Amino acid sequence: MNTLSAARLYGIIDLGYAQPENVERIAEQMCEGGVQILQLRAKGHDEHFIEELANRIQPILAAAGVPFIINDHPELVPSVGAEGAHVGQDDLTVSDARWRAGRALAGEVPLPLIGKSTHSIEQAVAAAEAGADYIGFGPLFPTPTKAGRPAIGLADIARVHELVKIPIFCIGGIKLQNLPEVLAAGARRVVIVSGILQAPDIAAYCREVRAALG
Ligand code: TZP
Ligand code: MG
Repeated sequence: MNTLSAARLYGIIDLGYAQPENVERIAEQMCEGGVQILQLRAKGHDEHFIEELANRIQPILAAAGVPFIINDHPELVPSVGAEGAHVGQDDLTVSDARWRAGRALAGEVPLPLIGKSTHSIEQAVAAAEAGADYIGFGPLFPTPTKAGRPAIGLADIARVHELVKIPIFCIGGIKLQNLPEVLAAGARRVVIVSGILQAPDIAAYCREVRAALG
């Protein structure tokens, strides 16, 4: 299994872009292209439906050694065999998410990974103090994937890396085209959603991003 600390490219299968019938193909292409951690994000869908999709994606990621993260539903982590869950600022706390995602038999499996969305340096510091395993930091640019959430720009990227020592995944409006300026601002890891899901060749796009990330 890839480790979180080595991960530079985080992909999300977001049902705002991906059709449910295509999730296996998309997961395979993302793994082939070198995505190192992958989240299922299915806003507005019920838990049974998300569990069913997650059960279809999980074996593909397990075979590729890519950690699987479930957005918003930490209680699905043990039932689908995912590695962790991701929660937003308006969702569960890190410790509550970890408790819900925790597997029953202590010591038999690794503890679940818990990620937190953050939109400022203050939130980033607080998430690390609360015990998050990683954070998303953004949106850097305005993005229809998170409509209504103001962009925070690039100015705080260097500072957040000085203050926060858990993995920081910059997110929001990042594409292959603007990746050089994001990296020049101090980003080391990125999440790309629509850029990957709307690419004509998902695996090729991911490979190019990985190459640019170094
Ligand atoms: N959180 C902050 S921005 C964002 C999320 C989930 C969406 C990023 O999507 P995209 O399409 O890469 O801008
Ligand atoms: Mg959420």
